[in-house]
Amino acid sequence: MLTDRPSYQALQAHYAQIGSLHLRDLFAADPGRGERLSGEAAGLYLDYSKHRVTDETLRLLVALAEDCGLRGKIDAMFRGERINTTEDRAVLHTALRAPRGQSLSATLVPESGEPVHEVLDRMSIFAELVRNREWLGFTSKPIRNIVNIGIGGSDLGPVMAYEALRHYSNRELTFRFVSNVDGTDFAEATRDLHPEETLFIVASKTFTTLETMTNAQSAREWVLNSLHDPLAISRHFVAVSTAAKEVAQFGIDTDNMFGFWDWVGGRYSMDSAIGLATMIAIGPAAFREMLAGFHAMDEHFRTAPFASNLPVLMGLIGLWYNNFFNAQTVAVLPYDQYLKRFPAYLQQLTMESNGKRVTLEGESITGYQTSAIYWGEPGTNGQHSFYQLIHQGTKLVPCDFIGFRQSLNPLGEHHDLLMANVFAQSKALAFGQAAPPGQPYREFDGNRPSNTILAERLTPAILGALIALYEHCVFTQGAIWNINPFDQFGVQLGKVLAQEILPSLKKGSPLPADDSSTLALLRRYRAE
Ligand code: G6Q
Repeated sequence: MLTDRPSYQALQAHYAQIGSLHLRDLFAADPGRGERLSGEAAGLYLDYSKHRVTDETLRLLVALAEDCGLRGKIDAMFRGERINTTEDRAVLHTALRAPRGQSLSATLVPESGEPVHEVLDRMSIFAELVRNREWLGFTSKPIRNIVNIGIGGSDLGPVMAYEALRHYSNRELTFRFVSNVDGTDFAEATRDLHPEETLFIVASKTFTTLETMTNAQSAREWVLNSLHDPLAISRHFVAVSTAAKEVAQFGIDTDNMFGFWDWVGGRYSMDSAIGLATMIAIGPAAFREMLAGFHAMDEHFRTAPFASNLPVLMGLIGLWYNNFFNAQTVAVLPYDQYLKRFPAYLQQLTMESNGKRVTLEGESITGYQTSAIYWGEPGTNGQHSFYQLIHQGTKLVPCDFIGFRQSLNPLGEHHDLLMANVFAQSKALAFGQAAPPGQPYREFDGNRPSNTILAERLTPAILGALIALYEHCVFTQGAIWNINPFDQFGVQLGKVLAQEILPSLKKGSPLPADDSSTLALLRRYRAE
């Protein structure tokens, strides 16, 4: 167990010594701290000086990573070993963004015969056809609306990347994302669109997910109600999937299918064909720039010594609060409106990956915590709501501030005002502010830690680097917690449970021998 390792116990002893040190004192003792505890990679600058760590803390954390075999685990992932042991799969999202010729995937997928760059090339041709109005609908009108139907990993990446890179998107096309099985999602997304000009991308790794299949079926009816000919389907539907048979069964021409592979996990799939909507929006060249940004961070993670490896440092420092200070959450605070869906994306990446309670050896974890709860909102909006708790509440909430030197929409003084807030917030959190006598409610005690991630501007490459930074931070933590970040049995449970209960919603059907709460709810729903 992790807690039995001397390197872990050394951190426990160290925490007892320095846990209550104040950031004010750490900064006062070391005037160069702000510069010294910072690093740069793939266009991202990380300031990690406002953390409750000393040089010794960092040394002990790196020693823990080494002791837990992080180096070997990183190498095993990049080599394509089957590190997703519970599903017996390799984990090779890094191969999706490796430059042409360097991609391991060519050797990994002989049975599909279509390695990464071949799919990217086919996606590029298709994306250009749509972007150039050359992909015509059934009535020969060019496609103007693209609706991505998918959920979880087949939705969050595409929608986040579309919003993040909207600045670079083709403004003549309309993009919508339908995920929820709640019919409202589909109805509102299509209400002002015309089927003749609409293309659906059905994005599903398995092509069996209830929500996606239900929405895809409704999309099919929506198209056929207007175009009245099943031949229209091939002009208005494409599929992104690993499951050719299921795609064909649904009625989508497999010529209009873009494949990927079982070694791409859903939440790590936005660089695969799952990114088709992103590619149509920003164009193949910008999509490849995004992949290059991911790759630059992959290379940094793979090769940099741990003490200057940004994802490793972020992972270790996060673990320091999670496991020793008992911090429950991490707030992700992007100061960029384009990143409004980034916290939601990160929630899946972090919590679906590391929300586990069993070790790789199958033992129940006792004595230490795994994933923190991730949450957040763009600044400055969050400042006018939940920041109160971060500044003055009783909980310790480590924060990640994300900002850019240049705005993509320079407008008067807006950007300076925005960034003044980033710097002011992290400063106030770290150093606090004394209260006027007799007014303790005005006191800010400080010592509240944060990362600040700064980049030049939000480009496709920077977005790629930022996502890869968090992906590898998650990997680092999973390696130390000795869990499998690449399975998701909790998600699969949900997929099965609803199917079991569905037949009992019909009035008059037999009620299952269920618990009294479920039974009462079922009776009420059936109005019996
Ligand atoms: C991601 C999860 C999950 C998955 C969705 C959609 O890592 O496995 O979020 O992406 O359940 O699955 P399909 O792509 O198979 O429809």
